[in-house]
Amino acid sequence: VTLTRREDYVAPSHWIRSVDLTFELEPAKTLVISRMQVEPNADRPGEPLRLDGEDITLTRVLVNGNSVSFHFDAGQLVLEKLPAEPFALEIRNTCAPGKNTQLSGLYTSGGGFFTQCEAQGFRRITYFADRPDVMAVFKVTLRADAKLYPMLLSNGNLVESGELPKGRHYAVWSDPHPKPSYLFALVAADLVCREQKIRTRSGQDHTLQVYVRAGDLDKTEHAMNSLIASIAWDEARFGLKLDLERFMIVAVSDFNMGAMENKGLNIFNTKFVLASPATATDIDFGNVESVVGHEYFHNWTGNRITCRDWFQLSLKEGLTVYRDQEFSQDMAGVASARAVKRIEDVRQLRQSQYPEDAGPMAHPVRPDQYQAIDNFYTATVYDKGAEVVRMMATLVGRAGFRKGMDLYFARHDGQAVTCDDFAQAIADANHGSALAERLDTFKHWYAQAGTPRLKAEGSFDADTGRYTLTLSQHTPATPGQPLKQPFVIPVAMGLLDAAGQPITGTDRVLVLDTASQSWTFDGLTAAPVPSLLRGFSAPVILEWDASEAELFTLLGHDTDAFNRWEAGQRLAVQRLLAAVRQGGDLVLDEAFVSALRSVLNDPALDAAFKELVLTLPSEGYLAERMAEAGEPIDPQKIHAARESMRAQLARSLHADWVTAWEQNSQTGGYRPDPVSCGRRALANLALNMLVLDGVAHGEPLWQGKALQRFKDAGNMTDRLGALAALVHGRSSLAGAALERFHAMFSGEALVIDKWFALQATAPEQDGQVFAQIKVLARHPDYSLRNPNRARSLLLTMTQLNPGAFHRADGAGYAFWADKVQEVDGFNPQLASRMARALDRWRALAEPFRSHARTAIERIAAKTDLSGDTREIVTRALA
Ligand code: DPP
Ligand code: ZN
Repeated sequence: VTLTRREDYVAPSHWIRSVDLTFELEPAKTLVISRMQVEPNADRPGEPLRLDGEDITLTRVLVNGNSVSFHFDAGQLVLEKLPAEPFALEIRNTCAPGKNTQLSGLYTSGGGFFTQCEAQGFRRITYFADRPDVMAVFKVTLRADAKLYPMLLSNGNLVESGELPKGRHYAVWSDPHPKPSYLFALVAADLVCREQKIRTRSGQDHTLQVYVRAGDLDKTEHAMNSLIASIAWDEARFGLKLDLERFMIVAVSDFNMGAMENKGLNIFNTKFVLASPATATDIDFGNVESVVGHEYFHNWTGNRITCRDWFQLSLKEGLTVYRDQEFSQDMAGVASARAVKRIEDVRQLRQSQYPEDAGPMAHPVRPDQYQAIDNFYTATVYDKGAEVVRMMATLVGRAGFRKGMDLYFARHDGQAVTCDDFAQAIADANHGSALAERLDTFKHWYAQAGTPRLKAEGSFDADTGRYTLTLSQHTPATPGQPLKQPFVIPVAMGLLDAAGQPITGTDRVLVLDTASQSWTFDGLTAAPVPSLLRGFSAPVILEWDASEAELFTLLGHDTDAFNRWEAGQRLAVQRLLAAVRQGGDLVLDEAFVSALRSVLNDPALDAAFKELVLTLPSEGYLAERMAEAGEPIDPQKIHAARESMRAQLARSLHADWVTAWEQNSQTGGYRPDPVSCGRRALANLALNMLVLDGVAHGEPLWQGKALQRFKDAGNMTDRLGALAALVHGRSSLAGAALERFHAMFSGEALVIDKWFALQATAPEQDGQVFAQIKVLARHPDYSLRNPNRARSLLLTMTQLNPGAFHRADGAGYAFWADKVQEVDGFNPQLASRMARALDRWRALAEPFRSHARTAIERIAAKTDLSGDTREIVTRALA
């Protein structure tokens, strides 16, 4: 196993300025001819040229047309005694796309050819300097059977195409923009396309295309609309224009990632392209919009300016996630809908990134080392990276951030750069700003892992009318980083009076950049209620000993929607953890119930916001709160406490749930706008609670209504919501409904994924859900080979269903270990994702902890384990 270190970076010995690739495409053996123009790097004269290659067969190497000697070293092809002047290098090799089960490089899926090159897939196609700082102009010739592969696509513009003997045909593509190899793509398949021509604000004409399999054309309208909206948004918000005549999106059903931003030829997991009201939920529609936006935005933040090395991954990913989050908020429109999106993003961050930052895989946003770079496409690099960009935007202001982005492009367009370059540009465009004044300290966000604890203490002096707020920070040790320097933490805040009214003149952004600091507020007549970290202005854990009264005030009145929601979550967490500590019994108090009732019945609040407030913190989130408090996690006690609270809320708010259902269950013709989505979400939550309560009390009314809704639903959100109510409520009507759903959608792979996932998320009771998951793993429709299908059952269980996964007998872990081993045999990237499920095993209570260790050790004992999975289990056991 070799470790790659950030500090070992050296510039390449040679630049590859252009590549002319020819592919004779055949599943069993594809011939690749690569003709490169190579230029020695003047800073490193006389060095050998080392080219990466993996699982490919070399047949010929020519330098300026002559054979040369070469050897292999550590998997690389090494060429020595090369000309000191620019030279032509030709390489011929073969690869076997039909046998490429890793889905990295060139592979087949559904009878077509597709590629995935980020991060290091190009070396599985041909020998190359497969590193992002080597940027070349690509010309690509594809030759293939004309009947089987009527569409031949690659990056850039189509310059030539035609027939060949023996039923074959060809196409030549030319991409004028120099790019690193990870942005190369080709597709050869039987696809159809939705096409639209657009003229942008600046008067440029473009052709937009979405390619899918023949039966899926009716599911492409939303992706096309999202692409058009993305193009308009980037031009309006950041002045960034589409630089290509043609922009293509291709959907493929076997894909390890969500999507890939290859220059001009984005390749997408079908899950993030295909959406029709009948087959996709509101959440799917939102995901399509955000992923289409994300990949499109990469065209500037990622492709035009790329990463110098893979340690800088967050340069493009953190920034592009920030951009896609802003895009989705702008698309949502009004402030209340923006706040809903923000709450969802924060919930996601805390659900996935916080545990990562507290476990064995904790790493900085800009990591210092890796064994397998594929393991660092993480919530930290993406989602925490986005928060780091957002904090910069907060510190320089919206206009200042735009100026910073302008400077970043002016300086670095066409280059491969670092996170430092980005931060420097934002700061340099904003002299005298809160960022520029403390840039070095701010950059600790790139260098240090771990989630900072932000402690807040307020004191009020009645004699002077002065309120003093003291903020202090502390970040726990993470692997390899025992001691931490202070971070720059922007804390958006304001004060409320006891009645919950905002106190004029107290809204501000405090910037904590030392271990501890105090701020004072004068002229107050009574102790205020502080509203801290509004909008979640920094990715920290706020340790604030709020009284119940303060939290009720915030929940009922704060002007900041995020903190209203957060206060409700805190009230729920306190009750749930108290119950866990006391052995499970939970009796809900009227104060809490009536506060939730007020939210549910408040005509001034959006349904979407109500649904978020009324949704209890997840079991995973509760587990992390316990771990933060230094208490061993008992997933079963957490599950029991949360189920008990859900049952009580179902009962005590029964009449309110009925009202919520009646007011929100009819949304008319399907439109995925925020208001309709919010109403459907609240109606589904209400139905879920009503069925839960009905089953608990032997009342059939709402079970019958849910079944009727399931049958009559006019869209997938309503249909799946009703089905979930029956399945998750354990209604006796669930089994038949599940069968019917499966029969209705047997030809729709993405819907069958939902069918598996729904059953894998059912609240566990007496081991029945886990037993059912094991049965489903043997279902004829189940397969580990297709990543979406594999994830639908396994990752869904390990990530979203702790009650089923964490069993006192360890059977959940043993089942998981078997599957990780099996998947590792053919798809290491997918296996190493699955292997992360027990990252937090050391924080578990017994007997879970010992069983978990045994299961991880069992995976580690597999001698031929892939490097990807090996890195995960080694770190877990370290
Ligand atoms: N395709 C992945 C993404 O867009 C990796 N770049 O984030
Ligand atoms: Zn990305």
